[in-house]
Amino acid sequence: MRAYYYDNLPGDQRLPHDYVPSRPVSKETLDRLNVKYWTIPVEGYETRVDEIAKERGYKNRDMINVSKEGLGEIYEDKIKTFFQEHMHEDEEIRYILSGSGFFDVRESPSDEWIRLAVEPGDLVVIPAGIYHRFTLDEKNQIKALRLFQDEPKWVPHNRSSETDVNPHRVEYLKSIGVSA
Ligand code: KMT
Ligand code: NI
Repeated sequence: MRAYYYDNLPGDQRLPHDYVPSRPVSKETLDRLNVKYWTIPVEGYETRVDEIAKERGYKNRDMINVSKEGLGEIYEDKIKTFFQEHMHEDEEIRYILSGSGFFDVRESPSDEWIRLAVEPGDLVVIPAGIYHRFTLDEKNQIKALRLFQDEPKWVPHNRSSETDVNPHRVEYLKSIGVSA
């Protein structure tokens, strides 16, 4: 998984939006933001993914195929919703099986976008309370395993003055040592 600052230039969300020269984001920065990731070869991924799921209490899972074929008539809608800046009250856990795409996460306190370019074998945990969004890249297809904790409460809450005071948002900022 490559991580770099998003250039914020207007234009197609599916393009890399890498600065020239690129501004890579270190593992330390992702650690500080509590964004976790593992690389697990897709061939025989079940054993290691099951292990992590057990350790972290991810009891349920399903598969999502984000593509025109996979989503059918809700495709355009979903693409728009995924790219609206939002947070969840639970972790968003994704293991990429095929295809690729970008998760953008907000760094605090800078409020800069960090782009995570995900590909097969990447397991990403986006913490509860962090602002983020997702887009396909130019290949227009990603298939991922979605893992959930006991009671999934990961409905998207679009960023607003209300989410700024959501207890999970406040707790997240506190956990990374940033004051709201
Ligand atoms: C989400 O909730 O944003 C998604 O599931 C995106 C597609 S999974 C790589
Ligand atoms: Ni989300």
